[in-house]
Amino acid sequence: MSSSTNIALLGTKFMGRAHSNAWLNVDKYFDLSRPPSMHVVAGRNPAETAEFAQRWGWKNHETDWTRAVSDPEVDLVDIGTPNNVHGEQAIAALEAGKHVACEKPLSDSIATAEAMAAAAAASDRQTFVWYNYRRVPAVALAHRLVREGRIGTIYHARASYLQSWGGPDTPLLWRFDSAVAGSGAHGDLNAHIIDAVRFVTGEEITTVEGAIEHTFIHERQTIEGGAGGEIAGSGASTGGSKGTSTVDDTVAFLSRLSGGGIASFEATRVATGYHNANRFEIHGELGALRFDFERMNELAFYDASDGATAGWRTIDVTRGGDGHPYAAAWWPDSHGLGYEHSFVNQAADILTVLGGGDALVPMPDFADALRTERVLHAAIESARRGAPIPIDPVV
Ligand code: SOE
Repeated sequence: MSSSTNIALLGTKFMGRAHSNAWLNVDKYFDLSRPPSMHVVAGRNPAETAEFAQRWGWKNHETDWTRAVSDPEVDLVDIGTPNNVHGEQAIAALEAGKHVACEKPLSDSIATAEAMAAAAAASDRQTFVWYNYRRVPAVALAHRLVREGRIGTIYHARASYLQSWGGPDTPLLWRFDSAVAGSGAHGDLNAHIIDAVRFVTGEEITTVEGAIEHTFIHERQTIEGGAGGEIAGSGASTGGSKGTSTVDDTVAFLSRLSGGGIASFEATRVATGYHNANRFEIHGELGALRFDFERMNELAFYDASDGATAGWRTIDVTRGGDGHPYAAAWWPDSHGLGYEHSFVNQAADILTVLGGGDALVPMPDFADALRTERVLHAAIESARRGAPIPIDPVV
């Protein structure tokens, strides 16, 4: 076995860039026993994929993803493609004896997510899911504070993911086609905050008590040459015709936590005024936590034992000397990190696990991500049936 980890990346759009940046930079900042080798990238368009490979330093490029997956040199297949091909690609990779890292959500359907988890369980390979926000240092610190008992019994978790790029001027991207995406803001954004609440609290969501699934914008401009994947503004040229959006613009739901608390979730891509406001608040008997990705290097903490001096503290989570997660790998105190660093941190943990070590914070594999998929599915069922939906505790 070579000392490096040969990677095959599937996908050359937004996540292709975020993952390429992570593989390109991770061993500059982290000491790794099995550093990455950017072996091959697969994309749909020959010219675009060749240019992408050259720009990002991929040694080889392909337009047939099955050849990348079956390449005997490849150790890890990294899936950054649209949701409806995650299952086929991940299962093919596992059957080819590869480790697999897959973008969120695990799949466009609960049935395929179940099949992916079953295939992972039947293999001896490692699986990983890019719930990258776990590796934002402030979120990882929140996880640690709950583990240390600083919050106590959890009464409330309140999470929202508010974007506004999905307004009426956004064309009919694949993210608005249920046959490709599975759902809209729900699988795209509620997936992240369900994972975050599970990760930070260490608890599971046991029942969805009630939910709303709503589409505000039913008709969108089509894109010449087929629905692109990028968020509006990527230069996709729109055609004259209109097509029907078949996904939600927002889903909100109420749920119960396994520790007895109540959790609420709201995802939307039409929250005018917010651009990437991935937020949670956790309220416990002993304290509380508050995070907003739009101020991603900060974590607000309230310690109820402070008595007369109790108040919300804003922790600058950039201090490696104080043991802030991942901070020591990067810059001096208060220099700040960005969105892309969460992917580099995750790439470091993936490579550490493949090298026989432990991730700094729990890493979601397919079995773990299936729990999030089951919550996503239960919320839609609850919205459509108008009834509470219990979630299968057994995974
Ligand atoms: C679009 O809503 C999107 O790119 C999500 O798909 C990502 O997972 C999130 O990190 C940023 O917003």
